[in-house]
Amino acid sequence: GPGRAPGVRFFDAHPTPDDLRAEVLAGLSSTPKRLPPKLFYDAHGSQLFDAITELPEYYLTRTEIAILCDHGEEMADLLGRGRVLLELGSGSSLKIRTLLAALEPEVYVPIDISREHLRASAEALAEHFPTLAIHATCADYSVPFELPTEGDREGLAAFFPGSSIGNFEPEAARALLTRVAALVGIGGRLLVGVDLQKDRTTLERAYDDDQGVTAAFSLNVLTRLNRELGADFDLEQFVHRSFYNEALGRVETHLEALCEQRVRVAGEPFVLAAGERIHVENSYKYDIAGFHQLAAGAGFVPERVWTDPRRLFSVHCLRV
Ligand code: AVJ
Repeated sequence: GPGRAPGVRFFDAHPTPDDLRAEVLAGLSSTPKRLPPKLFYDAHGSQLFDAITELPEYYLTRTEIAILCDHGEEMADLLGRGRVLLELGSGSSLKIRTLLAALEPEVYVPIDISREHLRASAEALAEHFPTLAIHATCADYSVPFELPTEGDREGLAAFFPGSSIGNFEPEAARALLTRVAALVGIGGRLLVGVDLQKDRTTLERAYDDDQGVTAAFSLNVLTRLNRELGADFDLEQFVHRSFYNEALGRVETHLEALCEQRVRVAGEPFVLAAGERIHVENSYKYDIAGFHQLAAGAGFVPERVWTDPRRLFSVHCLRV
């Protein structure tokens, strides 16, 4: 677009490791023990996540991409062309490729917590879209952060795909969407991917695949703590457990200790009983009315929703 230099500029809000130690120690000191799912996304974890998106059991990514491909022009009509376009949790920036030609953003701002993965993804995107201005921003979007791009502060477009909103408890999801509404400003739009409630079998397979990629993805968080916080988790003594908690409408993922464990993390001792679990992720599933209610609580007006023919997944356009 006019006025923005094409190519990649890199901005670093330094989301880690400054607060890694405190967050991990707090989570392991609570009952039940828990760790935040953002810790999955070190360089190796981001690669494992990309492998998950190609698993036969993990229907989410391919279904969302099909919805984006089928309705891209209409989405661009609603989001507005030539705007500043933010993406929360841009990962490999693959999904946005289906929309970039239609959206023609003034500048694309991919925001991700995984620094080197973000850098490589932004460079790869620039090869495919040589006229695009890309302001890659390494930040933790689950807490307030500053946008690097000066200029328009109203009527921005934001893209939040993958049902990552489902990784937040409903109250935290509402708080996050409220901050996104403030980021895009009056007249701004959010295009957000939300996985739909469905039968238990489909959900449980998606989060516990036959090849064990999802198990490796969640166990990688312990490898990361061993490396970055000098922890001594024995990876052989933990297993991945995930199940659909229907009453709460979420898939839960836990790491379960196979026997009593004594571990040190950042110099602090912790004991896990045999069978004790560390809760590492929730993936909330919504129905359309339920998500509309959440969005309204954050100050968004639901404008349009698209689903696939099997109603596995939804993509919502919301406006401020
Ligand atoms: C980060 C929301 C896309 O919760 O479905 C995939 C992460 N965890 N398999 C999800 C994940 C286990 C994923 N998202």
